[in-house]
Amino acid sequence: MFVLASALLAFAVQRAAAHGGVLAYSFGGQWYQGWAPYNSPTGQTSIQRPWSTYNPIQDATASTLACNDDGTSGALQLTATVAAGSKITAYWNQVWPHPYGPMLTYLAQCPGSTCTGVNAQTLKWFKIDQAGLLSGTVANGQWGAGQMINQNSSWTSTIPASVPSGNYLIRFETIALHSLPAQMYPECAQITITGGGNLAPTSNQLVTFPGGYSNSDPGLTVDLYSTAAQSMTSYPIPGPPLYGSSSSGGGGSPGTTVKPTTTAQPTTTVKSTTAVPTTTQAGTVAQYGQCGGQGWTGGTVCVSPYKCTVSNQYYSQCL
Ligand SMILES: *[C@@H]1O[C@H](CO)[C@@H](O)[C@H](O)[C@H]1NC(C)=O
Ligand SMILES: [Cu+2]
Repeated sequence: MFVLASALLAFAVQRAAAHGGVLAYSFGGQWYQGWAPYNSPTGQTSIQRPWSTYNPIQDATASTLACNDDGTSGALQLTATVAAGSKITAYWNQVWPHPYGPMLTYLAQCPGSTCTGVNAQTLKWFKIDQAGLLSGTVANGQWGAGQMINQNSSWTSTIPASVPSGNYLIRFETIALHSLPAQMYPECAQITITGGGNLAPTSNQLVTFPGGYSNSDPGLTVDLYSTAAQSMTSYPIPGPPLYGSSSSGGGGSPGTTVKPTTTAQPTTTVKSTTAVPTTTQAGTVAQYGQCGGQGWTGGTVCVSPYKCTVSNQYYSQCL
């Protein structure tokens, strides 16, 4: 009886550990503990919108896609202040188990003086950061999610300096592609952005959740184990074009492995690069790719202008 019970418990723990979500944030030198989905909601106070399960969302039309089940503001909902142009880091449970798939970060401005009480499904979201296939092939390459794992299971996005000041939800998401249907893991936090600019997202950069993705998106249906995936070197990141990009192209132009290194400034005209994928010469490593670390036998020279930078004993990357 005891043996059975502990076996079941071990199984349950393992299952939970195979999934997860954003458990904390840090920015402005402060640590912000997230909502604890498996604790009693009573008395919990966090900047994160409450959520209730580590399970992934596997349907792009799910009502929970905005901020995860159910993502409405809690009784003791908090909001934190972030300066435009500064960085915010989200921490997933350690060690995040899914290295194949993209990382995506969105903002949505709330009407009125607070996001508290605002239903995330009614908001318009724009994408401020994304990382898809960073190098190699869809079948065997380095992905944004693998990068996140290598960075202490965390992801840092910059709040663009050009974003208008105001109350926002920030939505960090990772999508896992190791099995289909794809697994979406979004969570949201409430922030007030100060010192912002005046570049409003354009209408084609704004989407709802659900609505922003479709179950037939190539970025959600790609089969990593197909023969084609072994030679595919581009991956279309789901969702709208990136905020601040000269966005004539459709959702996440194919092969976009480029992450903006600078945030669009309010007054300057945004460079009209059509996100040309950095040409990777044989032997050179793309931005964010691994270029060193104990046991590393791959390339060690970064594509210009990136430099091989030591993250830790086991991992150096092109930054
Ligand atoms: C790694 O992430 C954990 C939270 O998951 C955090 O407590 C720890 O400080 C982080 N370590 C570093 C070096 O950032
Ligand atoms: Cu999982």
